[in-house]
Amino acid sequence: MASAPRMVPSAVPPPPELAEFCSDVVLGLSQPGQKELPSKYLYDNVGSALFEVISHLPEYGLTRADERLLRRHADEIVDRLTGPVAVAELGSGSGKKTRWLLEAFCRRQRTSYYPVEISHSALVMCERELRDIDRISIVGFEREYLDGLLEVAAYRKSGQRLFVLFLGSTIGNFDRPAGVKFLAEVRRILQPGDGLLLGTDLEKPSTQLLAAYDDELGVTAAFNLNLLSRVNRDLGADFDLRQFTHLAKINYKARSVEMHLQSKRRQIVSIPAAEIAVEFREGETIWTESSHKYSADEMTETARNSGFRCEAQWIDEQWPFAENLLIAE
Ligand code: AVJ
Repeated sequence: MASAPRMVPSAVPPPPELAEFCSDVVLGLSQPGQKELPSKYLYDNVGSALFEVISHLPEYGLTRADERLLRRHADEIVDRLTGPVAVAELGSGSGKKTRWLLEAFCRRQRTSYYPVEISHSALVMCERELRDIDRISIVGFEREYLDGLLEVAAYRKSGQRLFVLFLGSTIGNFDRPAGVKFLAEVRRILQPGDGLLLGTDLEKPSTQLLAAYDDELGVTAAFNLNLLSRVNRDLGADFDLRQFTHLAKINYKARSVEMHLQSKRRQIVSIPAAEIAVEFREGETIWTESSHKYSADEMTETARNSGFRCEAQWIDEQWPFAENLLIAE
């Protein structure tokens, strides 16, 4: 029997965003002191594909821990949200690990799944990966998280609960105060009783963290450097990628791992679309990403500070990682 027609993710096109990229680059590279570029720009098509490779590296156990937990505890997690539920995912990536939750929901009832993802190719892959699940309907949003979630909330049918997935410790890209602020913004879009499944990578020895963010194959280095090729491509800049090196370092105070791109020598890079030229000193860095690491205990308070309560937690012992089930108060 032919299956019912489905909306493909690309049916909801992205808003124009080049102007924003340009102003973010100007802001990040022309300020005095530490230069920086927002980590969300790491995830173009090439960047998303490289992250997918990172998730298979032996040094980077994060994604596999996340998936182990979701696979092992899918029924338990799903049973905590009774009644009709629509599932939204912020940053779905390939969608592979989400399968276990969606299959558990769909065994119970017909389920709508709304992936929100800024990478077009990741969104297309995600739809392809999950479309075979029985009784699922998928509508993707090529959007920033909160813009996408607002649209998903507008699709909510009465009596339906929203279950938001924010997996893979993506929250870790925010510093702690910004993370709480982000969760509070998610909370404002939700209604009491709605759920948020939050994946958080837990603290671990620094040698293990440094290996995870500076793998010996150099995939993470390529992932990081790709940001410069994106500035070249989209804004006509002339970054010489061979004149920068990938750097991973621990920020003990912030409890995070930082990725930087370090200039090998003094150099000047011009960025025509931004009408600026940027000077780099030898050894100067561009800070491109932070991955904050958490203790299992701090989630109770993080949830409370953002309008949720932490109702349950599942922890992977092999690679310390937690799935936290937050319920909107
Ligand atoms: C996808 C944001 C969770 O911070 O561990 C992997 C991205 N950066 N290696 C992370 C990443 C370098 C990843 N997150």
